[in-house]
This record gives sequence, structure tokens and C-alpha cells, in this order.
Amino acid sequence: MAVIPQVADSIGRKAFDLFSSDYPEFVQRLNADGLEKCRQDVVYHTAYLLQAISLDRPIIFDDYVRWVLELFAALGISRESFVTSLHAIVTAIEDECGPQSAQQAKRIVNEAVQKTTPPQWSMPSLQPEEKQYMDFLLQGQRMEALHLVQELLAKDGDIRRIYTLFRNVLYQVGLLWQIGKINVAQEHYITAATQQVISHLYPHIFSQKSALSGKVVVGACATDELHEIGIRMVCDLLEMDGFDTHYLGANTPVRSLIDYAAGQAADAILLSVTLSVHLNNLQAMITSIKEDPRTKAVPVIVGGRPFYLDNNLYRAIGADYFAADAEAVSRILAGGN
Ligand code: B12
Repeated sequence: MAVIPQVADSIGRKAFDLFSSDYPEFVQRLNADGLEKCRQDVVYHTAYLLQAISLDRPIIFDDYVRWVLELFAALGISRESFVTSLHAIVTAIEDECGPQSAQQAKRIVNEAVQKTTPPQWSMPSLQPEEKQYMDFLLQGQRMEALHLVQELLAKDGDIRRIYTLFRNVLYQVGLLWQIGKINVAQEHYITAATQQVISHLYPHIFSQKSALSGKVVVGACATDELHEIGIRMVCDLLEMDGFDTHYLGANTPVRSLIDYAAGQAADAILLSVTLSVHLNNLQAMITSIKEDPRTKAVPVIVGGRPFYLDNNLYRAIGADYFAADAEAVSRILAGGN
């Protein structure tokens, strides 16, 4: 299924109409803005379900359902309304794609709904300096956050530890947004401030660079993927390990990625995805890389949130390797695994 966004849009819209007639008391309470948000949500649920079907990976939908239930609980949206909308999606799939796809969709939906327990909301604990950094940014104090990072760096010069701090804080910030403890603006501020702090670290990154490995690595995100800090951090750490890294950022157009990687004679292409609904885009990108005579022999290494769900997912989308972090990429490129 190469065009999930378009198919999801038409099936999701149909499902929303079915949901509206199945559950009138829910939609009648919504104003125009609420109705549009609800329609978008149903399209989104549909896209995740189609993604799970297309890769034959129910776990993608299990993970999504767990996340939606946590989010909706915080927003006061009932489990019942969500489950009703999922059944409407199954009916819309039957109308559009036939009984076989509907059977598969129904099984995936029922299993995902049965598996999920009520939200737990256990927050992983942060180290004191991580909490301090997050608290500064929650109070809008980016200068203090920068000074804290500079002090930590002055102690032992350990950039890896600082990057782990950023990652842990950003994960926590994501959870705080998800359970409604902070708003989108705060989440955006903390992300933007962290990017500003990272830009202050480049003199250290370049000065700590190991002997050159002679290997060129190009890093980018899947089409439509806006989460780009993870792959940026991986590229920075590889740069410190002596690689010549070229980080191309979010939502990279595949043609220019291929031209760029070919032009740099890349030894590897690193691709990142955070939202599992973008796996289909990633798969299409890898297919194009493997079809181009200039890049077909270049190993493609993937990483990001969905790959922790299933150790073999990278194979299903056509990648050569999955790596969890920069060290794993170094090992792969050194010939080990
Ligand atoms: C910042 C952020 C954003 C920013 C991103 C800005 C930017 N410049 O990157 C913005 C505001 C754009 C954003 C938007 C959205 N976001 Co957001 N976001 C986050 C947040 C808080 C932090 C992301 C981050 O930087 N993490 C830190 C990095 C270091 O971690 P990482 O990406 O996992 O990367 C590490 C590893 O995975 C690995 N890695 C990653 N890629 C690769 C690749 C290779 C090759 C290798 C080797 C390793 C590797 O190495 C990294 C270092 O350890 C997360 C929370 C979270 N848990 O991550 C939510 C989160 C990812 N977002 C989420 C959502 C829902 C969204 C939106 C859909 C919200 C909306 N309704 O609009 C949109 C979707 C945008 C899109 N189309 O992509 C959800 C996803 C939930 C899910 N089940 O998928 C999360 C988890 C928040 C939450 N808890 O609910 N977001």
C-alpha cells in the first residue's frame, strides 16, 4: 500500500460519517472546530491501522492504541468513543477494500483494544541535573539551562552524557504534553531552546573529534517526519568518532537525498523515523535508494522509535540494518554488528 495518506484520508472521512451516526450524542456536543479535530483524529487512527496492515505488524497499532488512550484520558475523551470510531473504520475498510482487509483490520483492532489496560502514567525518573535542566526550561529560563550545560561540560567534557540528558528530558517533556501537564507552546519552547543549546556545543564537538575514519555518512529523516533531533544527535556523535557526517534534517525529499549521497560517495545512509505512520514513506525511500544505480550498494541503516517495537521491522521495510545509537552505527561500519 504505497499511498497510505490518501487512502487513509478517504477511508477515515467515511469512517467519521459512520461514527457520527453511530454515536450522535458524542458529535452533537462538538463545535465546528471540535468536529474537524475529531474527523482528523479518525483519519489518523485509520492511517495507523493501514500501516499495521500493510506491514503485517499488529504491534504498530497496539502501540498507537495505548498512546491514544493515554492522550484521550488526559483530554477527557472517553475510551468508548474511541473504540466506537475504530469499529466505524473497520466498516469503512470493508466498504472500500472488501471483506478480507476488513477481517484483518477487525482482528488487529480487537486485539489492540483488549490488550490495553487503563493508563498508568508512570514517569521515568530523571537524574538531578536532568530535572534541573527541564525545570529551568519549564520556567522559560534558557540562559540558565545553557549555563548548567556549560558547567556540566566544564567538569568532564562528556558530550555523550549531555546528549543523553537532552534525550531523557525531551522524552519526559513528550510525556508531560501527552498527559496534559504542559501545553504545546511549552513543549515547542523546550525543544527550540534545546536546539539553541546544542548549537553552542559544536566547538566542543569539533575539538573532540577522533582521528578521521575516512568514512562518509549521510543522515536524514523519512518523508513527512519532523522529528529530527535524534538523527542530528547521532550524526554529531559520529562526527566526534571521526566520521565525515552530512546531516540533512527533517522531511528530506528522496531524490535530493539520493543525489546528495551519490555526490558525496556516502559509505552509509542513515534514516530516522519517529511516527510509525511514516514507515510506509521510509519504505518507499529505501526502495528508491536501492533502485538507483549510484546508491543501490550503499548500506541503509535505520533508527528511531518504531524499531524498538519489533527487532525485525527494519528488514520488512527493506533496510540493511537497524541501529539504536551512534555506537551501533560505528560497529556496523567497522564490519561488526
Ligand atoms: C520535540 C517533539 C516534536 C517537535 C519536533 C521538532 C524537531 N525539530 O525535531 C514537533 C513540535 C515538530 C513535534 C511534532 C509532532 N509530534 Co512530537 N515530539 C517531540 C518530543 C517531545 C521530543 C522528540 C525528540 O527530539 N526526542 C529526543 C531524541 C534524541 O530522541 P529520538 O528521536 O528517539 O532519537 C534517539 C533514538 O531513537 C535514536 N535514533 C533516532 N533516529 C535514529 C536514526 C538512526 C539511523 C539511528 C542509528 C538512531 C536513531 O537516536 C537518538 C538518540 O538516542 C517527542 C517525545 C519523545 N518521546 O521523543 C514527541 C513525540 C515523538 N511527538 C509525538 C506526536 C504525536 C507529534 C505530533 C503528531 C503532534 C501533533 N498532533 O501535531 C507531531 C507530528 C509531526 C511530524 N509530522 O513528524 C508523540 C508520538 C507518539 C507516537 N505514539 O508516535 C511523542 C512521543 C510525544 C508523546 N509522548 O506523545 N514533536
